[in-house]
Amino acid sequence: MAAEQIFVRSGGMKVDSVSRRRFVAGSIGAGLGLAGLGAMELSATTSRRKVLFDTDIGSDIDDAVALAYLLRQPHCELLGITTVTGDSQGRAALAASLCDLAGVEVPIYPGEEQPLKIEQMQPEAPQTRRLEGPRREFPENSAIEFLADTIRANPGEVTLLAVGPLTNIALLFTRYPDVPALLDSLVWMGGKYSDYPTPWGPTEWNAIVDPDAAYQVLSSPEIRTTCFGLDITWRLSMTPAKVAERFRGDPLLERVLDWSAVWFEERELLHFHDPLAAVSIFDPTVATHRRGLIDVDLEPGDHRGVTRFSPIPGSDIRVASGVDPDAFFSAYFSVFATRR
Ligand SMILES: [Ca+2]
Repeated sequence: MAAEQIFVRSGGMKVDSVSRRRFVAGSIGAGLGLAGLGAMELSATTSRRKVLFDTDIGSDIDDAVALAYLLRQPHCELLGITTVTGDSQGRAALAASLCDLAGVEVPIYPGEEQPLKIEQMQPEAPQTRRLEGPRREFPENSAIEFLADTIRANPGEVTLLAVGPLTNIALLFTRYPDVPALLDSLVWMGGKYSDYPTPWGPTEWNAIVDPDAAYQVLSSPEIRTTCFGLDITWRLSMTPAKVAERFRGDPLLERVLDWSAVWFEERELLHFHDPLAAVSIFDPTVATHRRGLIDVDLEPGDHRGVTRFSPIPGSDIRVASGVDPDAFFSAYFSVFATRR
């Protein structure tokens, strides 16, 4: 999610008017999906999960909230971070700031800045204003190769956690078609899959910033995919006063608290969109899910990027259908030494 979503208006769209429906062909009925997802749902209570984190950190504050969690989660082996959308170097610097503070060496690669086909809607990373001192330079034009190399080196073990527009992931799957089948799973915060009221009608930022990427990625039938839509993540919010209270006591959260000042210049709440996707990898019980197919509208206009969900038993694609806020916040803060 990002601040710019406020400029997107849905204006009473009707699903029936979507003229170019593109149904995603999940591997319906493949026994592999059910068996595999069952293994995934076992969680990583006894071992470390290998995670690649693809993020647009620097716009909405929730990416940093999610990264702080990953860095503190003892069952997370963070193999690398790639950034996406405008100022990918600045976003990499933000990610590095948290990693350095945590004392964790994580490869960080700035990724694609431009959406696949449409104009850039997220050119800047406002939270970079809070960075101090000289910035490290990060390798250019190698994020996609880094992702491919890392997934190939860990076949069947990597959870690819994407919490921004799916540009990097679409390019990864297109450029290296062997890679999707080598993933353990893909987890994405993006889209909207029910009529739960949110301020922008059926739209969600990560999907509309690069709808062609969302379509391509969600069309990959061989991937076990879990999507956390805005209709679920919107239910997890915190006021600035509560954030100031809960984010004290851990250096990582205190740095995120500092950056959140930029976010709260324009917003009244912090929503835990991306953190829900991150926490669910390690504590799947915080959310419930439905299996089915995802339809991404690619027609130019107000509907472009709108996602729709059709329930299909046995599909490898799941969308979150409910969340337990108390369980989520308990799981999220459990990894920090925060003051209550
Ligand atoms: Ca994000």
